[in-house]
Amino acid sequence: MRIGLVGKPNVGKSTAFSALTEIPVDIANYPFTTIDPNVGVTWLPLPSDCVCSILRQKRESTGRLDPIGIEDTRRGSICLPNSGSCIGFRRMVPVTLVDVAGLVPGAHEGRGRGNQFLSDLSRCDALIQIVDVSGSTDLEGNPIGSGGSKPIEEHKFLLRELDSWISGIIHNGWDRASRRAQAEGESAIRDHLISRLTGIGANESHIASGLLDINGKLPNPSDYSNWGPGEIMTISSSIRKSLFPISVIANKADIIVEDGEELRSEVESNGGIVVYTSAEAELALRRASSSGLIVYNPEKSEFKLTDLGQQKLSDQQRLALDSISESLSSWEGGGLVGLITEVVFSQLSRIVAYPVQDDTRWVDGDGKTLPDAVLVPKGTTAKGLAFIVHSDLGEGFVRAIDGKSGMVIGADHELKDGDIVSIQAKS
Ligand SMILES: Nc1nc2c(ncn2[C@@H]2O[C@H](COP(=O)(O)OP(=O)(O)OP(=O)(O)O)[C@@H](O)[C@H]2O)c(=O)[nH]1
Ligand SMILES: [Mg+2]
Repeated sequence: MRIGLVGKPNVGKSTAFSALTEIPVDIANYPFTTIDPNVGVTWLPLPSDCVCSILRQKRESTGRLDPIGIEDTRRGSICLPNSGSCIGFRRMVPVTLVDVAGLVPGAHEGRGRGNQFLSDLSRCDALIQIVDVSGSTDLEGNPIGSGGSKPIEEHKFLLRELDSWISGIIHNGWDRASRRAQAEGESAIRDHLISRLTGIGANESHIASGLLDINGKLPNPSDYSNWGPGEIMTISSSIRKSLFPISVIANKADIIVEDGEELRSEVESNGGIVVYTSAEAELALRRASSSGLIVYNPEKSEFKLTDLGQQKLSDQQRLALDSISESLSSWEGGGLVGLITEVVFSQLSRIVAYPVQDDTRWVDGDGKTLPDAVLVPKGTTAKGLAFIVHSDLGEGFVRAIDGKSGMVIGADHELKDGDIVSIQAKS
């Protein structure tokens, strides 16, 4: 799972990245602070309890495990995650974030970081646009008091750049593809689109939903030989919608807020989500948390002072942290983590599967309990999961066993959220 943080320069992309990943990166009030992309991992809590809670129940009911004691620092969790953590059955899973250089108008023609910017986004499952909802920077990211740009303009310009970039890629070789389509029909167009766009992460389903989306938008959608730049832009835009679903962080909401209603209705009409926040405020709380001064729950914008915090922070510093958390909780949607959670589990419909080797004890080959929690698209089959775990496991797939029921499941069996799966494969 990979999500790109995009937008014009100087809006707070790197501030959001740093707040989410706790990786220190360059942040400054001028355009193009970031040139080469920053890549890092953020941890999201799964919406439902880790299945180690079921294992715990079973063991407690057969007397093999004592009830959760007050001294249990893991508050009942008994899994051993290979990455991330699980405390109180709250399992954290990794999502990779890419913080790219700012996008300026004309990027698809090479302005700013140009096409390099766009290829940095290539393998992203979704994009989150950071918008300066305070309007304190112009479209090129220069600081200019208030009213520098309208949030809706920032959003539309990003969409235009992405569409123009995709359109440029499709344009190359279009004439030959449209001539082939006269004899072979739509399949020639599909082949062309796939071969041109796999490099930026498109698969057959993105192309199919793009082609479906243009019906009704073009008077004669299959009259490919008469397609000009306008029609190619229309299909580019339709493919972009499924290839790069876009949600928005309305950032710098701590300064004055420009009217964002038009932005909200535009983003929501395309299946996206808008959350208002201040990445800078979230970063301040994250930093206090990683210095051990507070225990911070980013989804609720709540924090508690630690013993160290009680000792070290002055009254003034405590008041500042209180006021930051108060303003963060005044915006709905759970801030940066709330938005990413919504993008992953609602917009991208990801479910979680727990691959194990032993279907009764739910352990891997080394005896580790439920070591992996893998995010997969809804509709993923048992064999699909095998390929996600390892290509050898997918190629040698023989059957799988559902760890909860003990039943054998076939290659085409669709997984449900929370399934525990033991895959048997030829080596
Ligand atoms: N008031 C306010 N300032 C913010 C907020 N988030 C970021 N900033 C400031 O905005 C400026 C730009 O932040 P960056 O994170 O470097 O922005 P960027 O989008 O990564 O910029 P480029 O890498 O140049 O494209 C910095 O001065 C930040 O401190 C916020 O929520 N509120
Ligand atoms: Mg940056």
